[in-house]
Amino acid sequence: MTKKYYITTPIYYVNGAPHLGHAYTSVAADVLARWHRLSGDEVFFLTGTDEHGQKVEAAARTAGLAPQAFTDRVAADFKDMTRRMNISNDDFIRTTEPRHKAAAQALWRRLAAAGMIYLGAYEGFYSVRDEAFYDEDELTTRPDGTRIATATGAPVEWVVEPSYFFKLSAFQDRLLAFYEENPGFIAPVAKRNEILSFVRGGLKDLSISRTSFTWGIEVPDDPAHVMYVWLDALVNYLTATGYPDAQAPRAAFWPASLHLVGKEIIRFHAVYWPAFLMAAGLPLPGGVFSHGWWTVEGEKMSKSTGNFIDIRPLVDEFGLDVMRFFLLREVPFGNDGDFSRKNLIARTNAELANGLGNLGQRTLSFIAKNAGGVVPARGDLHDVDRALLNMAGLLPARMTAAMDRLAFHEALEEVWKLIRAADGYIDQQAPWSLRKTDTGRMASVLHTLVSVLRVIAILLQPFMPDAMAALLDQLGVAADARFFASLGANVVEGTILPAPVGIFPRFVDAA
Ligand code: ME8
Repeated sequence: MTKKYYITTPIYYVNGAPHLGHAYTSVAADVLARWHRLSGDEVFFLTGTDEHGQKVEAAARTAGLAPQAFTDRVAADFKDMTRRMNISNDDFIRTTEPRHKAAAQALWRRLAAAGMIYLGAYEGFYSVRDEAFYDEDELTTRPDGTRIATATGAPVEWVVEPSYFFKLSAFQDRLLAFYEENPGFIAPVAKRNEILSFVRGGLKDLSISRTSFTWGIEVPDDPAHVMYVWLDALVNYLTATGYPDAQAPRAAFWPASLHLVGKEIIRFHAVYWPAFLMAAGLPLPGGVFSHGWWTVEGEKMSKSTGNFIDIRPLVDEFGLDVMRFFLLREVPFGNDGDFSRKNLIARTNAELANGLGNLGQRTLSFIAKNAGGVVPARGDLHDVDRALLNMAGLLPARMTAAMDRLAFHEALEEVWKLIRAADGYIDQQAPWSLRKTDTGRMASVLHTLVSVLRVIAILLQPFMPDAMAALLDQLGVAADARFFASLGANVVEGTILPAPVGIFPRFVDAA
């Protein structure tokens, strides 16, 4: 039976344009979605936009637009980024859609019916930038007397208003038991520990409605309240499966396999969300993975310094797959990283242009010139050939082990070990010399290289879909033989190969 795999990105706030950070999460989720599709899983991949709340309402006001007109515009920009990054999402959810309002209200009713919601009054700190409530002990007082959230540096304001509360305090023990039974639920481990100590420290009931503004989903039966934007937002993951319709075509995708998020929103996904689901009697997702943050040329991307970088001009300049590769190769997933042009150029020149690109080009142009432009005959294999082919044979398992841990950089390092070995093999076997002395042996060496390139190109498809499609075309691999299930097959001797063209350019740093 095929396995179902449901992966999500956060839904991004439409208070500003998409930037490198959003593209990063979307690319990572896309690589996983493509990886699972090629493995034969039935995949549902969701991304989208978070369009309600005070922060978005304020951004619309600043832009001089009505909230819906404003969110329509920014959501279109996120859709454009998604398309430009070649993200293979199966759905794009916007929280202003009727299907989502219906789902959020249905969940609210279910929580209310279970006795998990009560009316009270909230008196405390709120950060609009983080759309989060904070306790006094989570704040720092600045020299000028204003207070900010210690974790994020976001300003807070004092709020007093009627509010509905969710009985989060009742879930401390159940959550701790759940984390204990599902040690892989929160990753990486440092985040798991952070969440464990937060929950062990005690949970207070959570304010889940607001009355001081109107840009949100109405609370059922009490239109003076709109839902707290995080309750609204988290439900998106259910909405897309057709919730509350248990017969919806995608209903069977719940529970999600993995929520991929940035490290600043782990608490919402690993504490509040499972508690809401437990309270509603719904199954919990398979896991939440939080990745690190990118800075740009050593600086935090921030609205105040205006150094948010849009990835799209970089894609135009360097190429889509170069950017996709770099984001996942440069920084161990889970860690913070710094984006610099210098590193982008250095790494992609070394590993794409001079590494994989050169290996492909060297092999294929030699075949075009000296071996009739067809996949050469295998002949008798020598130990060196077998050693390289064995290494290629082990690659799928090695990569899978890394991919299962979301260690993208390690999965890629496994590929590059093989590329370096193949480079050494060409130098040592010197097909250009064999051409004069032993054309049978030359054919075997070239056959071995084409076999190895085929495995590499198939396995790298999730990271660089277009570039690897081009390489597989040049290797004469049929379109229906590019799945992981096809890895055990081999290149077919005598297949006519198209004229080889380089797939990765070499960059010169003008700076
Ligand atoms: O938090 N580096 O939306 P958001 C890496 N709407 N990733 C980054 C990043 C950076 N510098 N900046 C942003 C929200 N991200 C909520 C989510 S989900 C139910 C609701 C990525 O627009 C990262 O994935 O602030 C982060 O978690 C997300 O964008 C935050 O996007």
